Amino acid sequence: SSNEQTFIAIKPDGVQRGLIGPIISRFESKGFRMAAIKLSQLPLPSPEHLEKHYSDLSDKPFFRGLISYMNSGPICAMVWEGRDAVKTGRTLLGATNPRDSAPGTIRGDFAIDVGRNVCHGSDTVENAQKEIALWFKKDELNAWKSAQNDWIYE
Ligand code: YYY
Ligand code: MG
Repeated sequence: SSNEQTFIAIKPDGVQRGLIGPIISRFESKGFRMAAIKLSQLPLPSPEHLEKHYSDLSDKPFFRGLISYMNSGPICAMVWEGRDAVKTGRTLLGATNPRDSAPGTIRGDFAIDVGRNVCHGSDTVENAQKEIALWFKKDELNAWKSAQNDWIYE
């Protein structure tokens, strides 16, 4: 549906490198609507919160490093909305390892190392809903209709 939501987070390296604006621009100019945004602050993120966010990866050898990297500074957490927002959001991000991400994608254009890949995006609609619930309270989500809606959707 055109109300599908995905969770997008600019990781600490992306925030430190001044990429909040450029990354938001990719989603905005694509035609998606921003439904929520915040810069994390204590108690978010905390190692416990990030371990929940990445709970499916807890067996991986890179898990501890991933948690300490994600906990190394503010994260810009967002919800973006629009038709196929989850799948298209992943396309805008590019492959997990920036070595394999095509030019024109966020990771392809802004990152080199898989452990510093600047941006997170939900991989399924189900995980998007879980991640949105983990990072945002219901009243932080903003339902609005873009004035451009009928110029974006047929
Ligand atoms: O969803 P995505 O972020 O593209 O990849 P995941 O397989 O969920 O891994 C999450 C996160 O972990 C990835 O963005 C970078 C990091 N990571 C890593 O540091 N080394 C790997 N070999 C694989 C993933
Ligand atoms: Mg993932």
